[in-house]
Amino acid sequence: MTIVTIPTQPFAGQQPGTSGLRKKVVVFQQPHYLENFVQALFDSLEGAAGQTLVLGGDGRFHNRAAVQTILRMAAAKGFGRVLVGRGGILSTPAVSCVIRKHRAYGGIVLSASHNPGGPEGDFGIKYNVGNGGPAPEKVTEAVHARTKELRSYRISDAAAPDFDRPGTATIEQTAVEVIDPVADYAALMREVFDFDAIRGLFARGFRVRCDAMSAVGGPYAKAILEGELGAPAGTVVNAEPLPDFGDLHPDPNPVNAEDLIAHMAAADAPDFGCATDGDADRNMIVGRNFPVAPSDSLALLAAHATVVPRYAKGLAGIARSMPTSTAADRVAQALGIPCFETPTGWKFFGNLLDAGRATLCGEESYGTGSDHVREKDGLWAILFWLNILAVRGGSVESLVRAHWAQYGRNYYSRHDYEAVDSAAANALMAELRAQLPGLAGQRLNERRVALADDFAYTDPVDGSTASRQGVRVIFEDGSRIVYRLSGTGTEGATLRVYLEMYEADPARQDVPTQTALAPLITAAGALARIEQHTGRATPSVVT
Ligand code: G16
Repeated sequence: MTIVTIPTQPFAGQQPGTSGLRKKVVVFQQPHYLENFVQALFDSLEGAAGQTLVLGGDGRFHNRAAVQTILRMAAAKGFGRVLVGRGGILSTPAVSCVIRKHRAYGGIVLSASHNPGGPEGDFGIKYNVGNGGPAPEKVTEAVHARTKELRSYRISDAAAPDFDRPGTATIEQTAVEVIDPVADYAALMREVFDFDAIRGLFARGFRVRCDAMSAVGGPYAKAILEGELGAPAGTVVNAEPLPDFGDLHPDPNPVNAEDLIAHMAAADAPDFGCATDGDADRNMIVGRNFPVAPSDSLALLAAHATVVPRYAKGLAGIARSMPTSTAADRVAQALGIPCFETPTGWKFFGNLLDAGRATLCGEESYGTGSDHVREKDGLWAILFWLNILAVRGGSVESLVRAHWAQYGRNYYSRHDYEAVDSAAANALMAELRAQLPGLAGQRLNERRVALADDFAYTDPVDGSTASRQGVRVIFEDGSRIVYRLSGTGTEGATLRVYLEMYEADPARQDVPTQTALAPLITAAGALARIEQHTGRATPSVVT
């Protein structure tokens, strides 16, 4: 067994986006493509020799081939130990948990998250640092810079050890330890939540439908909900991770999880519906015929957090991404704690969590999490809701309506224009940015603009900055329109338009969301000239 040096050429475009490098599977299947990126990553890690690396993915097509390659390259890099999930499986929150628990140097997650899988679908790779969270921008930028100059990579010529059975093998000087993907994560959930209370809920006949969307959340949800908490067998559906996700689109929102929405609208609907995404870091919560907006979910979890043992003493602060609604800000204000507004991307929460300034974090894109790990966490959010319901009683809908009655309702929607021509999308954003200086004070469809800017962020912990993070137009009544281009798509550009309007009066909190937001939707289309730029009269996905 020797470590060999393979000559290679740089690939253009190996730039990590909002969450790692995501490309079509066929792009990753090109000879040397994955190897180049992994070598660029390894070259950017100082002091990794002899340390522990965590490795796993969401089981999508190409996962196993990538695990084999990375094990052989980790051996060449000289890692002391690689902890790999059995079968190459680890959810994103589980990777974060394992890194922290075993004090690993870092971890590699093989996932394109909620993007479709299979040979025609997407693949992805992201790196998490020693705190368990996504690599900060200074790391991802260094990796990208290195990809542009790479001329060779190093790999063991030995076959990768079997990772389908528990045990430890050696490749070169590196120990490869195959771990149970669920055990450490399940132990952490036991510490965070009141499992007895949730068991009591199930013992009282509370019915749950948890849709794992044939992705990696299945084994975790089955082990914890059915195995530990006493939910009946069959509570978790689509529970087996499949390389093509069974042709489902593992993006838990009312559009892609329409089967769950239909079950929750049926006459004999369960009490509680939930879904997780490709790598199980996202969640959707649905009551009987009542989908919960992710921004509302964050606010509600914050308002009830003290029923959960881990948060019994209260929260240090809340953090939300800029496009996420301001519902959580109202709870933070009532609790007398800070609410931080960060750019889109979980990596921006890391410093706030590490510094103990934020306890709960959330995003409009169906992501919620806390300081228990450094990733968003789908099953954690589901257990949080169950813990609240077990202690407070009532239904999902009654909890949300009581929340709105107390804090007001932030009507919220996101309109996505997917696979738009990139040049057209960039032109639209450039035109919007050019209008910003003159917008304040203008009326747009009955509302007066109070502030219009391109969101910039200075991290309050380390002073690092991020600019051009989305155009926001804020009106005098607090309503907002936000425009951004997605950083996770793999085809052309995706324009995201985020719409928010506040309604304090409970008598007016039951209007259909798109109706309530109609004037803002019209204003958003006109201001950005969306149809003229993109050729699209309507969005491709509305959530
Ligand atoms: C990732 C990031 C999230 C972000 C989401 C959408 O989630 O971790 O912070 O909100 O993408 O990003 P964008 O609007 O740029 O497409 P995931 O679940 O895809 O890893």
